Amino acid sequence: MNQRTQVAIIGAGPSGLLLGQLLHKAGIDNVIVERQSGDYVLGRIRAGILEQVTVDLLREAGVGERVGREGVVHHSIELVFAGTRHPIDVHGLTGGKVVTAYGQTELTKDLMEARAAAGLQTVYEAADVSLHGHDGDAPVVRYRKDGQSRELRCDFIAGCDGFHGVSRATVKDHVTEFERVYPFGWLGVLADVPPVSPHAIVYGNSERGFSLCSMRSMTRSRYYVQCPLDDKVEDWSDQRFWDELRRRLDPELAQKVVTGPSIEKSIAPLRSFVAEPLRFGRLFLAGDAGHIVPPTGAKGLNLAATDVKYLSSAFIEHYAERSDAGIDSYSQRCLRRIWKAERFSWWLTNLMHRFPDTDGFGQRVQEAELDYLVNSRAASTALAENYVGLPL
Ligand code: FAS
Ligand code: PHB
Repeated sequence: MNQRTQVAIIGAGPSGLLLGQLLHKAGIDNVIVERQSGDYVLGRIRAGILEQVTVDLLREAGVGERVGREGVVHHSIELVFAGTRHPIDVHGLTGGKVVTAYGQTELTKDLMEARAAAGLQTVYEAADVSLHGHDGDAPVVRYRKDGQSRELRCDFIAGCDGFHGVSRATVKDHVTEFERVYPFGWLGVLADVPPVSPHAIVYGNSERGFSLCSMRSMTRSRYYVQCPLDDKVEDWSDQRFWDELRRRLDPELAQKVVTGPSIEKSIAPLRSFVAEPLRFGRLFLAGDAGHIVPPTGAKGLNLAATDVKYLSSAFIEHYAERSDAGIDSYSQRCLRRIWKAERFSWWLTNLMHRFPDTDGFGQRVQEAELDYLVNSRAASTALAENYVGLPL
């Protein structure tokens, strides 16, 4: 069965769904081809902190109502080290900017519902997706659905299929890769307990390693501890997790932690990764398909959103103004922002984690940088303005 659309989107994660919504709003026809089922996509527990730019984009896409109502605005973050908590007044240091706690799962649900309500086509459980003709002017996406081979002819292909997707793999011989793999992972727990710090995300650096106290709502918390790469989730009972988290916090906060059964528990590896360029003829990479950041800086989902902003604007300009200026500058515009987020995420990861090969000198330097950071307005401002997201 052959079909035609203007933009074929590979992947129904946040990047693909947000792009589809922004294009639809601009009257540009698009079809999403997704390898998994919708429930599987919704079942992945991932990001939780949105920059204002991302919240504004959700509003522009017509899905800003629930995040406006249920998202929890944070004016500050806290750094815990040497047994003491230090607030960073992000709001004050950035002239009033904030971040919003709102789970990626909820954002994905809002985008899925809006897409279905608009009657837009998403092909779930598409098998053997392959991309063709993107170096010419008539790209084609081929896939199998219910055992039948299908073709989707289009003007452009948006590769929104994540780090393990087919899009970057299709152009791997034309990609330069930049990568750092970190010698530890994050063990994350989701639990229906009230957050230990409802209005500040708490980042800890103790001699036992990194910890993070975050939230999804006033009744659902998200916690992480740094763990060895070879740890298995089954090595970590809930009790072991709660005990370890408490050991990594200051005494006052530790005794405030409300524990409960985990509803999700997983270990994620950490990596920094960038593919250059992000455009290959009529194929464009956006989101995790083009870059990965360690989650320390809460940038992954937000970077995906700004890639999509640039890409949707480029397609709108192509169709509405017959100009390819946005298409031609897409890769370079994204990469300037991506590399600043990569630097920040790499820097904060090095500052807040214990690396197995750090010697005495390295440890003292890390302690000095933390001391400088919380006692210097200039240093705290630099942290705050990167944390809320640099201007588009
Ligand atoms: P996604 O990977 O979310 O979506 C890609 C979609 O493409 C998926 O639905 C996939 O099934 C589909 N796909 C893959 N191959 C395909 C193919 N061949 N054909 C069709 N479809 C295909 N970011 C943060 O900011 N904070 C966090 O705490 C955080 N935690 C994370 C934890 C984990 C374990 C992971 C993996 C990522 C985390 N991230 C975090 C980053 C994450 O939120 C991403 O930035 C975000 O999901 C990016 O969205 P997409 O670019 O849509 O990619
Ligand atoms: C989360 O809530 O999942 C979260 C918060 C802050 C981070 C990373 C993840 O830096």
